Amino acid sequence: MTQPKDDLYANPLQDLASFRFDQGVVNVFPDMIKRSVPGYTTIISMIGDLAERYAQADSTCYDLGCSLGAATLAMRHRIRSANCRIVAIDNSPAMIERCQLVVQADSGEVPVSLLCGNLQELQLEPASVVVLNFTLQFIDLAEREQILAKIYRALLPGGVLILSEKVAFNDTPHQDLMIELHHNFKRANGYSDLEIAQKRTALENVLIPETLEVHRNRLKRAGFGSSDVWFQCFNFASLIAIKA
Ligand code: GEK
Repeated sequence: MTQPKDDLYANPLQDLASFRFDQGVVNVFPDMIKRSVPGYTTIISMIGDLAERYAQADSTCYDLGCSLGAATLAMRHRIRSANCRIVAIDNSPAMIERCQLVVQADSGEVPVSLLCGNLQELQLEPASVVVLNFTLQFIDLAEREQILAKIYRALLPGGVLILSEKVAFNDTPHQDLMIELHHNFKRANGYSDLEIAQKRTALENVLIPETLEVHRNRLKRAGFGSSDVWFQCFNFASLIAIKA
């Protein structure tokens, strides 16, 4: 099925509001994220791989900030352990409403519960796989540490957190290069300079990237003895953190 094209920033906007996950974004989301995030499709598919490897019997797998459930479905189709369930949460009502339809149309057998709310307020059951796929970057800096500590506490021994983020670099020339390469990626995917510039402005103070070092140190403070990058393309990276 062809997906509606993201043209939200194609025309000059007088009042460029901060980016929100509203109905307009939901309508074009699959196209938007694939054309904007280098490696997105690979990461989703590998989340399925990792879920197959790390899901434990009688445990819960979480998709925190699930959007339209791409990671949820990737896990659902790969989990082989008995009696697992998936809980997916997003705080955008429009996203969750559409995600319900996506999950209903899917034939996977692992039970999926969808929740609309802030992941900060979610009480976690004993978990074997937790996915934060490009979600933490939208959460207040001051709240990030508590979220990771909560995830660490909920994970069973041998459980895994998959944390994907847009990242920043301390070295200014390298930071500039990564931004330029990312913009080239977007241009090659059909976005105009105007679209790239307007989206960038809309995301200011909404998507707050941090360095990989900041992420790794925070994971360590949360309790994770081991964490490292398993995927990176330009300024988009995914880390895997395992509870010993
Ligand atoms: C994917 N993981 O396709 N609580 C719950 N949800 C939140 C919160 C919060 N506090 N803050 C933001 N969100 C998905 C892609 S998109 C990434 C994730 C992007 C939700 C927000 O509503 C949105 O749906 C999602 O996090 C981020 O694998 O668009 O770059």
